[in-house]
Amino acid sequence: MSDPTDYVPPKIWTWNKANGGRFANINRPVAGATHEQALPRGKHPLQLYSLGTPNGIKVTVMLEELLAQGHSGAEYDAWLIRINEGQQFGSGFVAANPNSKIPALLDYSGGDTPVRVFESGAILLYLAEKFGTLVPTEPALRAECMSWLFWQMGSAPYLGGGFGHFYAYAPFKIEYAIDRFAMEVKRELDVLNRRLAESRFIAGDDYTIADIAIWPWYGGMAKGQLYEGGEFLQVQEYTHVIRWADEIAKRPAVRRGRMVNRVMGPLANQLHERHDASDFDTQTQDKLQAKPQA
Ligand SMILES: N[C@@H](CCC(=O)N[C@@H](CS)C(=O)NCC(=O)O)C(=O)O
Repeated sequence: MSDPTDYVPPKIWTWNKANGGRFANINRPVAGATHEQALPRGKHPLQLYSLGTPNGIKVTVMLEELLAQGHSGAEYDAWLIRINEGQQFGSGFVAANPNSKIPALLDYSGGDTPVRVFESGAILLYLAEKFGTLVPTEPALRAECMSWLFWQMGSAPYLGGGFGHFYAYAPFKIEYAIDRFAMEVKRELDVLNRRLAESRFIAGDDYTIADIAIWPWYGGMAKGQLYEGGEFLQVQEYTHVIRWADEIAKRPAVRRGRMVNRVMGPLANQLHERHDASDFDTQTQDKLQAKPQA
């Protein structure tokens, strides 16, 4: 790969597999399955195929919030998709999400031909409408909630794919790229900070799917938990975002949801698969690894 300042794009782009960036081994310029691999199916109508990244956490938090509200129909099986091993390119996963990215949801509550839902924002909205909660029904409030939900879906790629990629994952540091995305992420944090200076939650007085969508990305960034970029972006300036992020982090459903499909951090916080509410007490990695091998 050439020095960034020497690079002149060729007439036709070609795929250079060895570009060196983190995750380069899973990036491809084509869609579709690379191998046959059926998805497992558990006992509940809702089957989630995911990983405990900010996009994955949105859905497990939502499902745990629904269960906490008493919606027993939201019981779910959460299966781990290891994206660093290319499991998102298995035929079963691609049938659930042709875009090959976690999270993907299959809803079998109507029978053996499931409803497939992909894109975390679409999954949040699907579940909110299915259970009639966490999204306002009054038109003005609903519009506000939808606006912030879609804001998140459009904005987070600047945070993850832009700032996070060039600050933490690219094979070398490119000042132009880091400047561009640092500026945009700080602007986004300021957008949220101003909103949260006037409102307890993102869409108003009530906690909604807009909070659930935004919290794992911008709450995580404001708390300095993403890309080790907190000091660089001086995130402590966003005091209203931090106040909001701290309030959400205390919710029991959020604490549970962020453990599901998690493969990093303390073993006691990693619940690789979730099939039952009791799994939080018995199936975390610290407990599984402490069990004597058969
Ligand atoms: N817009 C999508 C983004 C999903 C996404 O980027 N997922 C990442 C993990 S956080 C992924 O599966 N990456 C695998 C890949 O790019 O091959 C959503 O919100 O669901």
